[in-house]
Amino acid sequence: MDIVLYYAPITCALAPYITLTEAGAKFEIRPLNLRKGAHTSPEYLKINPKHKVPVLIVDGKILSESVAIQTWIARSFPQAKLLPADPWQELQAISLMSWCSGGIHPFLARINSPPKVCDVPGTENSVKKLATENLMELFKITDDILAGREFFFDHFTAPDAHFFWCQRRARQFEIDMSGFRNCVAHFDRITQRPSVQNLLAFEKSVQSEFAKAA
Ligand SMILES: N[C@@H](CCC(=O)N[C@@H](CS)C(=O)NCC(=O)O)C(=O)O
Repeated sequence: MDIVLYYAPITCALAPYITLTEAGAKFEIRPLNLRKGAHTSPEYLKINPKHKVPVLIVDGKILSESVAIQTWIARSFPQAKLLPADPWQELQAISLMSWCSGGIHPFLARINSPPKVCDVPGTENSVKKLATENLMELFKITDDILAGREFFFDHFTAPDAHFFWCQRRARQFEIDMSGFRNCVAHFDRITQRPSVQNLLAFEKSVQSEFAKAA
């Protein structure tokens, strides 16, 4: 199987990178320099007209959207148990990832680029403040889900990688996570995993390549 992951540092493409690594998959990574607009090049728009990462290409077939990609990885490498075996629990895992992607991520995106959702002059801080307030509610819900648990299920699964990215991005925006002890413990635990250490080293190397090319 020929697997290619289109990826960019910092972005939610970190989640499938971690999941592919946990799966023991052999995959090629094609890093995109978003700052240089690589995601809006005519070549990339042919691959993903939504101009977003991640994209997975499997034997020439294109798959976009993190939840679908994460689910494909888990189903294609069943021995890695990246989704729960029980069908209802599997759906709960997909529900969690959909929430990361469709519930949490949009508020992170607003903080990243307020003018994309409101171009009224002088509203940038207000957009960020409202997004942060929403995130605090969402992280409280996640904190309750994680109470007394090491992972979302009884072992590491794809939603753990997905939520790791959400929390990492929030921290990069200096959102105070200290009130969410279970989220903090989850973040520290996931960060220790060899797959994540591998990812962080890779991210650094890509960032320094991009800096040289700037
Ligand atoms: N719903 C998509 C969202 C992907 C997404 O927003 N990716 C961002 C990076 S975190 C991106 O590529 N942004 C570039 C752009 O919007 O032009 C998913 O979950 O895969």
